[in-house]
Amino acid sequence: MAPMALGGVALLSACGDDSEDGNTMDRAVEQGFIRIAIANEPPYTEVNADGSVTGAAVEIPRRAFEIMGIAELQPTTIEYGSMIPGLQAGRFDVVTAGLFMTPERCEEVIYSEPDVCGTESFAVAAGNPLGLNSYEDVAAQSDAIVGVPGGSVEEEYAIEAGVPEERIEVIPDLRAGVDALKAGRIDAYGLPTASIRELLDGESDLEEAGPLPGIPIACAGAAFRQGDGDLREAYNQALEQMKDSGDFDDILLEFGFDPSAARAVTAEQLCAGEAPEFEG
Ligand code: 6CS
Repeated sequence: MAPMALGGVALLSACGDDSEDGNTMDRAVEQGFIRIAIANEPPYTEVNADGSVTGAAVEIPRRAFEIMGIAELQPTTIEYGSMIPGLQAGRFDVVTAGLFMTPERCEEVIYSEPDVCGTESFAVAAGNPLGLNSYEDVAAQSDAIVGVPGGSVEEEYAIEAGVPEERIEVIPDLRAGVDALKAGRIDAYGLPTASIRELLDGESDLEEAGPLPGIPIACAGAAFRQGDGDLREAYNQALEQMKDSGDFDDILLEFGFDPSAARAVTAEQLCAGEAPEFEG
């Protein structure tokens, strides 16, 4: 396993895991870029008009990979439900989209320590005419329809709350969600609170319902293939360096995230489903 500079200190990979396609970390360091999956959901991830990408879930790994000697990110924009299959198929090397840690996902991939954490909300029509303030409220109203990203934690929340499949509308992107709300095709659009607030900035016909009580504080981290334990370990060491230098907090605060929320919980706890619930 080739040694790797980490902040000027040669780092022998902590464990000899090799991804099925050879060693991802050695390849990324050698070629100078790493392939990332993102979603284009500000402030987590965003694709700018010039094709450049940003967002808290991109800028944290950008800095971490720089520390690891990997200067360039090569992004693929993809829906949440396709991220883990795409990672496992080798279409990209890491998911840096704000893909929240859940016990189910932690069975499929290995996560770094958390970076972005937050609550969940609905976007609803101004005045919240159906009084939708939880997924249980949607379930209880026989004509209420909730929109959620495909393969998302919000889709899981709706199912767990008892919303029938025919009243869960999979929404492909943010614009489609706003259009569906305004057209009355859905009555609530479920997303993280931070995404809702960015989405509704300047929208007069829509408003936020939330943060929704009783839902876990959701945290994401970088998600790697199970065979890339060495890459995950080196990434976590770079995160620690960023926490010491102030880069970690500076980047999260720039995008409106609370660094203390990520510092207060571990990937192990999140993968065990031990995230605290928002109390309202
Ligand atoms: O990880 C997820 O499922 C959720 N993460 C974000 C950043 N937005 C919605 C998505 O469903």
